[in-house]
Amino acid sequence: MYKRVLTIQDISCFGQCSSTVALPIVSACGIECAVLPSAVLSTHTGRFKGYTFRDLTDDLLPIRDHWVKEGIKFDAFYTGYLGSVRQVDIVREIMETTGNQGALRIVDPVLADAGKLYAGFDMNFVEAMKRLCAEADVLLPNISEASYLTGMEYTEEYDRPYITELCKRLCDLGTKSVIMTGIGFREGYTGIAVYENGELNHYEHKKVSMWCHGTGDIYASAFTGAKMRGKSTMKAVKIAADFTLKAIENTVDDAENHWYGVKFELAIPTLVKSFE
Ligand code: PXL
Repeated sequence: MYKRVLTIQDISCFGQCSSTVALPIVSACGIECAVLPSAVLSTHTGRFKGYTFRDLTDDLLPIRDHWVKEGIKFDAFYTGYLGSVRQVDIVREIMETTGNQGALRIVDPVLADAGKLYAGFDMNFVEAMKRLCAEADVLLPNISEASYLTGMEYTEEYDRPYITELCKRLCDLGTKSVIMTGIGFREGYTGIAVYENGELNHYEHKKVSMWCHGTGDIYASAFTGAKMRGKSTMKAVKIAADFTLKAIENTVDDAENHWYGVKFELAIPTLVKSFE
């Protein structure tokens, strides 16, 4: 069946993240993708200075009202970067009122990386994000976001029991399952921790030692597309991980020039083949 997803996150006009990666990647998976922009920025906020920021909070409910009048509904929601506390609560209301029966709620709680909140976010915003996490079917945090959301100490030296506890506490917030990216338990490898029904699974793949901006958005977009295409959670986890790894590999040789994002476009043919 042909499925329709609504992604709610910003448009960073330049920078290969958020809506500008969700739209092509979800579409490449064969899923219709509508966008609701939370804000328009000239670039993302990572390492760029002096970017413009147009908050679209006041546009969100009028857009939703028009969709309700037109009878437009969604089979899934994928939320990412949100621009204000008020916006987080509006997004909860939009999911409540525009979803088809059983619509899947995929929440990437975009807050932080490398243990630090992104520019412009504070603990009030973290508190608001917890309310959105409570309503998620699938939560896709990195370890920094998970530590802000649970209050557990951020560490780069962790083991399986620490990750299990982190996921358990995220589920205590209300989310049904957790898919945590960037989790490796041995040298040279990274992977994805998947926590469902009280059980931790891990998909491991080799680590490319390069920090890249936007890979969380690329991962979440491919996961959303694959899951909506009918793949099991573990299969979608693997498809998204292999795609993101390929996008990073395509960028490493040009990392100095291409520091603001990864060349995911060159990996799209491989992603499409996962559905043949
Ligand atoms: O990739 C997450 C993201 C999305 N949107 C904006 C951002 C970031 C991370 O920095 O700044 C505007």
